[in-house]
Amino acid sequence: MSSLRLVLADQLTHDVTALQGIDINEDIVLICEVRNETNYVKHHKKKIAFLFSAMRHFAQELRDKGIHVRYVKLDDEDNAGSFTGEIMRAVEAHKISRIISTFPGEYRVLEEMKTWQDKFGIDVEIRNDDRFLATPEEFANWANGRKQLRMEYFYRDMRQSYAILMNGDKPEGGKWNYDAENRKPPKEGLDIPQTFMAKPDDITREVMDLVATHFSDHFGDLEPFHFAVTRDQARTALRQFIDQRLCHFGDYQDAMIEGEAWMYHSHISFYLNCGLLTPLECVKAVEHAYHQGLAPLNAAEGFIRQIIGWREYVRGIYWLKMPDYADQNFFEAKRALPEFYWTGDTQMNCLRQCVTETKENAYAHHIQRLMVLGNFALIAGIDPKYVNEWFLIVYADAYEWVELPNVSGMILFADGGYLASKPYAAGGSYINKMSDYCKNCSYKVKDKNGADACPFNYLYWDFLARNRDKLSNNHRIGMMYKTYDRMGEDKKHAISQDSKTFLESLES
Ligand code: FAD
Ligand code: DLZ
Ligand code: SF4
Repeated sequence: MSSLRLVLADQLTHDVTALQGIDINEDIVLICEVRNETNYVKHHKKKIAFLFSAMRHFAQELRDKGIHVRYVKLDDEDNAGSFTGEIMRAVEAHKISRIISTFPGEYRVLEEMKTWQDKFGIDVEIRNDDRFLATPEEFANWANGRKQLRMEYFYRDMRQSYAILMNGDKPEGGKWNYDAENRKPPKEGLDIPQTFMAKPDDITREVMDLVATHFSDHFGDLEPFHFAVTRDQARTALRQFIDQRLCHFGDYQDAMIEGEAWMYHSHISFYLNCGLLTPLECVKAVEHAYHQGLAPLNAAEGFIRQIIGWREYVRGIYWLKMPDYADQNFFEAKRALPEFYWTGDTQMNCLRQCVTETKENAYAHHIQRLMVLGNFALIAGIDPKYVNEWFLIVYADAYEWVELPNVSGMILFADGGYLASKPYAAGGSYINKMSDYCKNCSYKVKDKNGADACPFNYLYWDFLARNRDKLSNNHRIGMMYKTYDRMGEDKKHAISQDSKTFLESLES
């Protein structure tokens, strides 16, 4: 009798727990391309092509090791269209005594997995996903009894537990966090190296044809396609980041430049999240580069904080708070998502740039997501369900465990401050300081009111005024109300009127 070992699109790691202890003479690995997953939200074309190509390459690598893989292609005649349907077909086709899977990345998939034991009358084993550094239970224990969760304290514990950038029990360099040194504005003449670009091979080309045929109505550009689709390629992408961009990653982590979609970021989230790279190997490689003198501490620490800090922290919150987390809407925001999030057709240059790059690359870097796309959604009062759907669709690294806490927790403050201590709301001056977008904008960033004024300026104050009862007690933002209260009635009226006119124009 065989075990059926299920490997999902985000579990493409050779020693993922579902494959540990495999009997290559008996067991069968199931990997399937299914409509339920491509369409429960209509993912970016590039994301589907990336995952299908990486899945097909991974299946080939397993076969090369002598493993029996049952690979179901999207256009296979009998494709059942869902994980459950494909498990059923596999159980009917082979003598299966047990189903083994790895803990999935999304709550709805876990709920689906939990039905299989009863449905098929076969033991189902759901193993911990040991690619993460903290299990959901460990995170829950850490969170237990704390009134407020803060990433910084979790991050310090992780540094200590895994002895990363530590000198005995002291943090390397004497400080835990070099965030203050991660905020240089962009300057002219930066020579930013290109991102890693793989040449599509036959497998990728075949998948691209499939995506062009079946997903033409999905958002985003399919071509040019240059993502890594194998572990070897992903390792090269990581190496290239460390050799060419890591040294400036810290300084320019928050900077945005028109036409520079990739900046000095690592561009490895796609590979980390689907399993081609593992978090610990990336962190160790960067720590090693720091010790070799290839990168300054603010770069190495900044990068490591994102992975063992933020990445693990948001996952912990996701599993701690689901399923209710998905329905949080602290500000009771009700506005529909403006059409320009899909088209890029807006006079606001910052948003036009970020949406256009998202459409082209299925990627935007953190500050574009947070301070442009996210900030606008927050201060314009867009309903979290539409914002979450958009972020889950458009990025090749998006899975609900990481997307939802970033959107509902970090940008929209929809959880009322569970994940973040204050909303990341900002007016145009922040975008002007950290980018060159305002130079080419139809709006004037220095103008606070009137038809030509930057909409971020009045929307910021209108957001604060609209949500006063919910925010004025927040000590990190409360002082802004003092500034607001000092404004004259005419000014307050102008803020409210400009916001009303602008927001109404979005609806038409
Ligand atoms: P780098 O800037 O080079 O950072 C290195 C790595 O750190 C990333 O690859 C990622 O694994 C990790 N990381 C950095 N910030 C975060 C964070 N806030 N949460 C979790 N991991 C982090 N990241 C996703 O992987 N998937 C998402 O769906 C996603 N949605 C986001 C939505 C919003 C609104 C915001 C503000 C952030 C989101 N992020 C998401 C986090 C972050 O923007 C991306 O991880 C990052 O932009 C990926 O690019 P990079 O690999 O070049 O990252
Ligand atoms: C995102 C995605 C897509 C587009 N397609 C598939 C697929 O065909 N097969 C698969 O195994 N997984 C896919 N995924 C990822 C899943 O939707 C889901 O997000 C993760 O498996 C996390 O549980
Ligand atoms: Fe964006 Fe305002 Fe700057 Fe225009 S002026 S790019 S809308 S921040």
